Amino acid sequence: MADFQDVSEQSSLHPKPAELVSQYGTAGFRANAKLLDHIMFRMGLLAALRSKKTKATIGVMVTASHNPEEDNGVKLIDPMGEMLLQTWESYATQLANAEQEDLLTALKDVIEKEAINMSQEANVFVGKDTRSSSSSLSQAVLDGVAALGGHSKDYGLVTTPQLHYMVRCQNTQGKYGEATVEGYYKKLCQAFIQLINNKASNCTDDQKHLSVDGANGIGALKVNEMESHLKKELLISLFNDGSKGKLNHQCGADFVKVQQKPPTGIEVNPGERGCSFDGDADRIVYYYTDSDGRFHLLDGDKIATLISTFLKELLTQASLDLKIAVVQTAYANGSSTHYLENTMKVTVVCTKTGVKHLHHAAQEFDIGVYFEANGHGTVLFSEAAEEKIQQLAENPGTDDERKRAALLLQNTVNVINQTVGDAISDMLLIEAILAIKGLTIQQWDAMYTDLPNRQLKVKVSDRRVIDTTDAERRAVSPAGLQEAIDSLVKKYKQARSFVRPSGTEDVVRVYAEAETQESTDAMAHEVSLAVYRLAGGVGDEPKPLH
Ligand code: NG1
Ligand code: ZN
Repeated sequence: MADFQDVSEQSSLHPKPAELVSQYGTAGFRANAKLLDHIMFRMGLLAALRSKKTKATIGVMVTASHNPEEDNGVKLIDPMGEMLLQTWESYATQLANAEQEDLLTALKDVIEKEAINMSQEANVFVGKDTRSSSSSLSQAVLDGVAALGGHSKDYGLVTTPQLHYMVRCQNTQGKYGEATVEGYYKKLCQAFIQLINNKASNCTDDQKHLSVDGANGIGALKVNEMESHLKKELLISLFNDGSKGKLNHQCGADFVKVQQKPPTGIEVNPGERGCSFDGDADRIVYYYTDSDGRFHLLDGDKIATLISTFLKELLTQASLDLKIAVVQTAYANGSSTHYLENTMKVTVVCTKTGVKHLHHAAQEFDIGVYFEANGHGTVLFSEAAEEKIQQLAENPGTDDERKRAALLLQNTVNVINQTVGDAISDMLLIEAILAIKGLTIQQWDAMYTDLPNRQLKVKVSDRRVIDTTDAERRAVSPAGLQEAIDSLVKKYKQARSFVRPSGTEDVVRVYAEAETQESTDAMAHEVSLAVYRLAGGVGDEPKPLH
């Protein structure tokens, strides 16, 4: 058994505030940065154990994504760049909550349960976002790894998806790419340039132009770094680059999606394309303003539709028999699901909220396109699908049309970060598809019309009283809540509404969509009231929106 002297000594430098209880949720741990030092150290310990167990490199990302600047968080990344295995999430929670004097016992418990060979090497990659608290917190992670004798590589400032990518590159011995930030830009941008060579017509500078809202976060820094690799095929104007504004404040993908309005600090002329990243650049949404000044949002559902349409057309042109599906959550706009199923004739799967659920469901298909409505998503290709595409592209007997389609598919695979949703990679893919298909953002938007929708939050004393089923579309407790929602929904046309406890904030989320914005807002308010009354609302009663 290893010598735990270092763990004891080091952990006393990262003490846990007594009685603080934290939980590894949908997106790891997230809280005010002041409450996280001990958790970071302990996640360093856990990452070292996970590395010993899997005999592979593990990632630890310090970020709180779209949360306010004062918060921070941490997520672990498994060997193929995917989220931490679910059974290990409970170890993370146990370690985070062990009182100072019980930490070694909690650690030894994991080692025993998982039969971990402590003489095995441990390797951990660490990254952080631009929050002012991230430097000391990522140092605490490094201390944790070192306390168990593990090796670490500190990537410093990287986007969340970049760190996921590095972990996969490392564990595939470079097969997925080179485990450097430069290698990431090279792989993605080369594929992007290859795709762009197939554009419908010569693009003017106006058509190549895209305004990017960097949410005053890490994505802005990385877009700047990448620029020279784009060879002027994409002309980016960067806003909210972090030089003056506050992280995620009145900007970023979450703000734009929830508020359904443009971020502050960006200039986009009517009809031109704009997009927003979130604070760690794993989400992206697009938008434009029409000549009447009306704002149009193209969210994760519109992105999934664009990408799956493009892929389906290529599969037909290549005569490749591969099964493609789109994975969504209950937050997907009803119009998108209807369009995908009935017009596109694509299989649609609905899972619970949280990327790991979507990722898992997407792995069941040859090609799984998954997106949350908030703009987090990517595409997964099975190994067999990638092989078939490669064989077709390399077969000298393949006719020209099929070969072109196979090469486009190959470059599409390479521009995509398959480990996790990635704003930079998604942006390059979307820009390439628009250029190849010769589509304006208005034409893309016109594929289907979103149903008006609204998201609200209700504060309750304990959000765990709400239990859901059917991919969170129905509440099974508290008693009477679902019946109340059902009777409210019946009053409106094309209406749908559901409620669920958030996994990242201490609130209950309410979603509503219906034929008009007016009826949507009225229904969202009524459902909020039902939650407030039946699920133990606290504070003031929800007020009508208008
Ligand atoms: P919660 O707080 O559980 O709704 C939010 C997002 C998720 C996911 C996580 C992690 C919505 C409605 N929910 O989860 O989709 O992205 O954050 O970041 O957008
Ligand atoms: Zn994020």
